[in-house]
Amino acid sequence: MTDKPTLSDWSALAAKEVKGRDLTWHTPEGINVKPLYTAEDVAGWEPGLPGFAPFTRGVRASMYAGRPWTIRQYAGFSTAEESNAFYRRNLAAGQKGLSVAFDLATHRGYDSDHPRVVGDVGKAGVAIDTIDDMKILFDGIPLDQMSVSMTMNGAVIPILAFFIVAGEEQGVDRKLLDGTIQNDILKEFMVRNTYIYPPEPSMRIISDIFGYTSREMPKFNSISISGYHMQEAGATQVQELAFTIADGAEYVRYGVASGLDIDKFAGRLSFFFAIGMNFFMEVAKLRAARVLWYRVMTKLGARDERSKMLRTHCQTSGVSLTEQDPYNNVIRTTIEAMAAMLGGTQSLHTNALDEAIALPTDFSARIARNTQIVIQEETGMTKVVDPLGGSYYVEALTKQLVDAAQEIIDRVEAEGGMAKAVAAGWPKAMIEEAAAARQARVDRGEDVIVGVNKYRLANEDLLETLEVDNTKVREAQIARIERVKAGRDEAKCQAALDALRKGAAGPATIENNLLALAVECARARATLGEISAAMEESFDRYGTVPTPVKGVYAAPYKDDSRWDQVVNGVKAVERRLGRKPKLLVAKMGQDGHDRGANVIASAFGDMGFDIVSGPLFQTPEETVVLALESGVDVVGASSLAAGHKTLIPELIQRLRDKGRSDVKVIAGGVIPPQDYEFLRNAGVQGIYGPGSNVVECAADVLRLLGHNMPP
Ligand code: SCD
Repeated sequence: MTDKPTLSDWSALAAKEVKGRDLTWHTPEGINVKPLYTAEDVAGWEPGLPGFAPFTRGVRASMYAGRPWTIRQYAGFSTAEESNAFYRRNLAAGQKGLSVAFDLATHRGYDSDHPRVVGDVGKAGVAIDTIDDMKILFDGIPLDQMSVSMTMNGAVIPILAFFIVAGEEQGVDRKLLDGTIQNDILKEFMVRNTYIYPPEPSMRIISDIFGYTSREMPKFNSISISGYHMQEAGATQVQELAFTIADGAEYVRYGVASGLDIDKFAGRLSFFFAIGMNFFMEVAKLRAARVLWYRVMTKLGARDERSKMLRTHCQTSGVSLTEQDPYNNVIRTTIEAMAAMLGGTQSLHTNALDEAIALPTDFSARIARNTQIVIQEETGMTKVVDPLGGSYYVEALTKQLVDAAQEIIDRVEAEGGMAKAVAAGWPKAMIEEAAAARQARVDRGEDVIVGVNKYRLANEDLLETLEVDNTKVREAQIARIERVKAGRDEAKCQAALDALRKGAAGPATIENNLLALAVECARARATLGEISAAMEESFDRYGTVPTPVKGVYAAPYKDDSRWDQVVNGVKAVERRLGRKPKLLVAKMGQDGHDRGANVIASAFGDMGFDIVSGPLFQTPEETVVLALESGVDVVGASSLAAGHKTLIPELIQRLRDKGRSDVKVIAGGVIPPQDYEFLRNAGVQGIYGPGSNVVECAADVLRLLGHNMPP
């Protein structure tokens, strides 16, 4: 008998096979993944059993063997009628829970008749202005039987009030309402940007919701503490994990400071993570999240085990999907869905294959939903609890992620918690640096994206996408707002709004609970815009100007000849103009997705352009004023929420009206190829969809500025 091979025997053999090449994978989160894991890597690590603290292997003892996760597809567009019909079709086809996507006007607390939201109504979600819209949205869907998630953070008070009153008017006691409200404002200030009020009153709103729901709605999850949007904005998994858990700790502290007993509300806090393409890292991330939350909550004084149990929703990654060769997205989403379930999620959304360019059609929504149904019903994967438990790699990675995230959490805590860290701005900067670094790796082909920077198709077939006639939706909404206002008892409505105004101006007491006061407003038929404005009088509206990170995009391009050509091109234009060529990166409408805009601003800045980073939420008129005041040569409009066909043509027209058609307008973001011709006819001189190489975009801009750029 020969001796059993040892680890050093394996090392020697592997080194011989690869001729000494280092096989360590240095991941963007700074974790060094080795090519082999053994029992040595997990010595001393004890994952425990599912259903028991610290819940590494899952929050339920029986997990999916007892009950599979909830298939919960996030959807909403156009009017309440259209979205309701879409929900009903999906439920009939096997979806288990609802998840409402609101349009950006609603998110930002504006009624559909507000002049700032002309391009946004009904576009990236459903338009909700009044309780009547909310009732139509759930028509024929019994709210005591269906769990409903609502992704709302800014206008969370009126939306939750409408939901409660819609239940009431269906005959459902609010004690029976089951669902989740996102209500996570810290990550809005960090990455998602659909805030309305400044941080301090926004945190009061959250405590008020914790207070109200813990007293009145025992089945309702009062928050969905979200890392999803951080990963979408470019965060590494460690950053996503750490900042999300730290956000959770901060909310708990605010809840306790507002006088609540931790165990009265903590059991109804829930989480939300993104699941990207790094399969095992994502599995380990969910396991690590549960361990970290258990630790944090024990430290914060929770006694009930349910308060320390991290229950989560997951969504497959939107940014991992591509406009090019879009059927690859089905494959990506399937892999990500498997990571989510193997990580032990409670609820899951799988993205549709056309996610990178538009809202899902019935066709693409069916494939997305069936991805989950097939995993649940055909594969047998649900029969065993935590089937990857005990994998040396997964357990070791879980431990490494716990340790790496804990370091960041400790830094946040040492600096006084997440609200302070967000105000200081370093988490956002950290995420933006990770985003710029990722973009550079993709543009340089170091991170492969099949069909984009490798194996690209010579010709792409056009996908049929869903188009919302935004003008029609807006007109229908305005007509309904008018009907509701005409039919209400005006004095009663104004009295309810006055009480809310006073409550917002006063201290955060039970009598001044903003949600309770808003429920009265909803009953009296006040609109979402009126309820938001009543609070805005005391709270004010919040705004920021982006500050792009410097040097991160450029770093890997040292000694790159194409980069040098572009940088020299910028210098040549600079010599000709007597100043640097100037680009305004503009965000118009209520679309706060700013990862693309920030990456472009950083990268173009690094190439030598003079950058003006426009504030979020601008009208075309305000953008023209800023462009002309700053004397820019080019306006780059970044659009990710389908407002491009309304807002960009208006911008160009306004430039023409001012006699400044010499200012070039280019567009980037989520723009379906079907719209390219429309935009070109409107005067757009360059269009850069998802998957565009930023260095080549800059080369194009130099051509627009008259520089003879080689191909
Ligand atoms: C579960 N149950 C079990 C069981 N598993 N009972 C016995 N045995 C088992 N094995 C019970 C649970 O205890 C619970 O009952 C009930 O079944 C439902 O299970 P759940 O696990 O609580 O699942 P669910 O109701 O779906 O809730 C999941 C979350 C919830 C807790 C995570 O918060 C949620 O649904 N979140 C969804 C969030 C969301 O959809 N967000 C979309 C974001 P009890 O309740 O009685 O205990 C979209 C977004 O932001 C997109 C990007 C963007 O817009 O920018």
